[in-house]
Parts: sequence; structure tokens; C-alpha cells
Amino acid sequence: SASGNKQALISLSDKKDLAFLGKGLQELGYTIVSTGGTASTLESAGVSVTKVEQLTSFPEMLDGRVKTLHPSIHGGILARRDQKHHMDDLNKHGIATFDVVVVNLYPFYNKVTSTGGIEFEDGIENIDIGGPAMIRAAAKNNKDVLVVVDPQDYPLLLEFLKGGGDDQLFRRRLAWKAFQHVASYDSAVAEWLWKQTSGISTSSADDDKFPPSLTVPLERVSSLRYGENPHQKAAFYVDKRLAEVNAGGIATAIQHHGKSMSYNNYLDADAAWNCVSEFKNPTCVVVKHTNPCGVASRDDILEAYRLAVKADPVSAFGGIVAFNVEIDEALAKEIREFRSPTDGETRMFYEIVVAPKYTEKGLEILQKKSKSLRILEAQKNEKGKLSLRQVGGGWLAQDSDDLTPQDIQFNLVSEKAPQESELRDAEFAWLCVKHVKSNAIVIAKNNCMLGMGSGQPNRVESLRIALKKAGDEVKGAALASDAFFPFAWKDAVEIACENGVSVIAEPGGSIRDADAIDCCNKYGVSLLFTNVRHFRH
Ligand code: 93A
Repeated sequence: SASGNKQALISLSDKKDLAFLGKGLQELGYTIVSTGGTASTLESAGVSVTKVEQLTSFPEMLDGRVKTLHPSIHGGILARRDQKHHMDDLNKHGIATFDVVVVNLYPFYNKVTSTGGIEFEDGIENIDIGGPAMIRAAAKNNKDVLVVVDPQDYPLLLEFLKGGGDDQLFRRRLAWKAFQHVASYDSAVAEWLWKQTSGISTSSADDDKFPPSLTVPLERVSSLRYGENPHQKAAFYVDKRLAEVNAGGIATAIQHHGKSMSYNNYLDADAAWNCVSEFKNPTCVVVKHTNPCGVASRDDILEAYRLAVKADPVSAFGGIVAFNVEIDEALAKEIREFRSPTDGETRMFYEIVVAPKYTEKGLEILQKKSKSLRILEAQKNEKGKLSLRQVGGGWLAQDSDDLTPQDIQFNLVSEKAPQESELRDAEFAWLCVKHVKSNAIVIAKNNCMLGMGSGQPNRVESLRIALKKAGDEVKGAALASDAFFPFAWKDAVEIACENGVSVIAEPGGSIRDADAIDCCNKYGVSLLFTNVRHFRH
């Protein structure tokens, strides 16, 4: 600094490890300058501190809104040490330089998401102004100022200073992290403010408010071995705010065991977890290449598991198995031992098991199944989340498809009414088809998926595949289609009827709906229109 003394500026809301940091810096000969609360904590830990007021000759004012916003602070951070006139300016005004700036911000996100919510005025007071200003200033002048925003970096900082503090890359990395910290903070403020404006539309069209903000604060978690294919580089990011409050789906899941997750693992585990989370009864979902290829609900989860695998044992091999109930000893044993229904011999092999919980014993047994098996413990997805997808040069944003069978109606349009059990089957098939890639057809009976056809560019082809998988069991089963049937006679509807389905659920809305109804009446099949489409492209 100008006076030859090294100075550190510390202003922290989260005072975790502050005493450790203060003592460390003091031992290294730093003079420590702090705001009120931070100074008190340091003093009680036996670290001597200079209060910001002593430098600025101003008291903290406006209830703390103005504490550090002063040339004595910002001059000391921003001055270019290699510019003589900058240093002359500091000398003229008796300002000393800061070599280290450690700041973390008012806990805005935690405050506004705390249970019971927060008054608008309270939210406003929790917007930190002086803190981000110091962080930005220090990060800008990273050549000469070390900026730290994360208590986890305190040991690294002290090590670095002990070693002389020369590495410019280390300084830049801290600056990068600092700007990320401020950016995610500001996006949380923007999103909260957006929520406070609902009903006070700034334009007549409600759609103009969607989505609130696209500055999702992403935190880089890890590199992935590769992307969808080995020649593609890849990485994994998590929505930092969700990770902090331990919410969200597959991205924030805890991995208990196994090889590290791959790019495709994340996609498939996400699909499996989203699907199984939809069901109220104990359910097992098997996913391959993002499509559920086996789904079964049973009071006995062991039976559900066996049925879900049996629906398509060939596809289930090497797939992802998801449960919406705890995995205990008995279930873990069943997963470990179950033999492929195709040959009755080969033990089933899976990439991933996902569940909301594991008993100690259950986990222990699964861990022994194989070294590589990835065992994930996931939290339920929050509803109403934004869904984002990339297209060349831009992004598409939409609400997530959160509709449940309770939200929609299965309107009878045919002469034959379904029996209660057939209606349940139709609802089950509909819940499955929602998670299958378009064009999607699902055949189900007795809370069990019997066959599915996915991703075909025409619906008849998807139907043929689903029928083939269901085999003889299609008789008396329910069929769900993600979108309406454009044709009926000698087309998908008639083929389904000829094969013996007893009930069909589809959105309706085709100009040939009347043909579909006539066809179902001819074959004595129940037809239900849901008015809701579930494309998944
Ligand atoms: O209200 S502020 O936006 N105005 C300021 O000038 C200011 N300077 C530091 N908030 C300000 N801070 C924040 O106070 C820091 O970002 C830190 O989170 C907190 C530390 O206050 P204390 O040391 O009194 O506990």
C-alpha cells in the first residue's frame, strides 16, 4: 500500500471461518479494515481491526445503506499501481491501497425464499449495493487485488499469500469467480422483482412477462468424460440457487456409488426420474435412451420392478431403473439378483438406479451389485420450472409440462363407456405417454405398461411397434396417444381396434374425429378425448 503496509478489506454477511481468515492475514502482517459487524466478530476473535469509519471519516449512514461507498475505500481498491498519477492521487488524498478484498453479500436469495416469504420492503433492504461494488472493483483490478467471495477459498488465499502471491492466473480465476458471484446475485434480485410485478403488467399482453429472466446462475460442477459421443467435449452445470437450497431434480441428486455420470446418463436419469415422480402409488420406471420402456405400479414394489423390466427386457438391459419409493434390503436384493426374463439366466445389468431414499442395508447391497452401477438419491422436481432448449443461435423457453390426470378430463365420445378399471388403465397409459418421445403410443393394463412406440415420424409406425411389444396382452388393454389421430379407417385407430384394445385415450381435435368415433363404435371400443396434447419432441 501507499504507506508500505499490506491491507486487507473484509466485509462479510456470512461470517463462517472469519476468525481463521483474520488470524491468518494478521500473521502475514496485513492491516485489516472492516465494516461494523465483521469488525466486531474479528475483535472478539482477538484480531485487531481498523473500522471503515476511521478511513472514511464518515459514520455508516442511512441504516447501513452507505458503509463502504467512499473514495477512501474504492480509490484504495481501484488505483492502478503501475500508473504514477494514480498513486499520486492516492497520496494527495491520504488513501492507502488494498491488496486483498474479501466480501460476501447480504443473503438475498435465502431471505426471499425463506418459509413464510418476505415483505417487499424487507426484500428491498436485503439488496446489497456496497458489497457488489467492492467485489466488482477488486475483480476489475485483479492484477493487484485478490478478491475472495467464498469461505472455501480462504485456505487457498493464505497459501497463495505465503508463497509471495505472483501467479496472475490464480488472481484471474478469483476475479472470474467474483463476477459470477455478483451475476448470480443480480439475477436472483431481477427474478424476485419480476415476481413482485405479477398483476402489474408493463404491457397488455401477459405473455410478455414470460419467462422472468434467462440469467440462470449456472455453476460448473465438473467436466464430463465426453458428450453424447466420445469426440464431443462436455461439462456439467447446476443451477446454483437450487443446489444451495437442496431442491430440484437429477442435477442436484446425490451419487452414492459408481462410475461418474456421463452426459447421456444425466439425460436418461432425468427422463426416468421425471416419469417415476409422476406416480402416486409405488412405481418402477425403466428408461432407455430417454424413453420409458417399462412402467409398473404395484403395492408390492418388488412386483412392480419385475413387471417394469418384463415389459421390454431387451431394452431394459443397460438401462436406468427409477423408483418413487425407498429402496430397502428386499428391493435391493431383487435388483441385484433379478435374471433377464429373456433367458432366465443372465443377471440384469443397469447403468443407474435412482430413488428418493435408501435404507442403509439397501444401499450396501446395491453397492455390491457392481463397481460401476451409479446409485442416485434425488429430490422431487419442483413444479412450474422453466424448461430450456437450445436451437442454432438461440434458446427456447417454456413452462414444464406439469399436468396430471387430475387436471384433465377423459371425456367419453363413443357409445361404449369404459369400465372403472379400463378408465384407470387409460389414465395410467396417458401418464406414461406423456414421457415418451413423439409420435408416442403406449399400451397399458392393470397399472403396467405392456408396450410403447416412440419417436417415429408417423403415428401408425409407433402403434405397430407398441402392438408388437404388447403381443397377446394387448387384448382388453388401454391405448394412449400423445396427439390426435389424423386418420381412423384402415389407419391407427382401426388397427388398434382390430388388435383388441378396449379403450383409447387421445386428445381429439382432428378434422376426422368423427371417423375415429365411428370406428370405435363399430368395434365396440371406448374412446376418450382429453383435449390435452403431450408432444415431446
Ligand atoms: O447496504 S450496503 O449495500 N451498503 C454498503 O455500503 C455496504 N458495504 C458493505 N451493504 C454493504 N456492505 C455489505 O455489508 C457487505 O456486502 C456485507 O455483506 C455486509 C457486512 O456487514 P457487517 O460487517 O456490518 O456485518
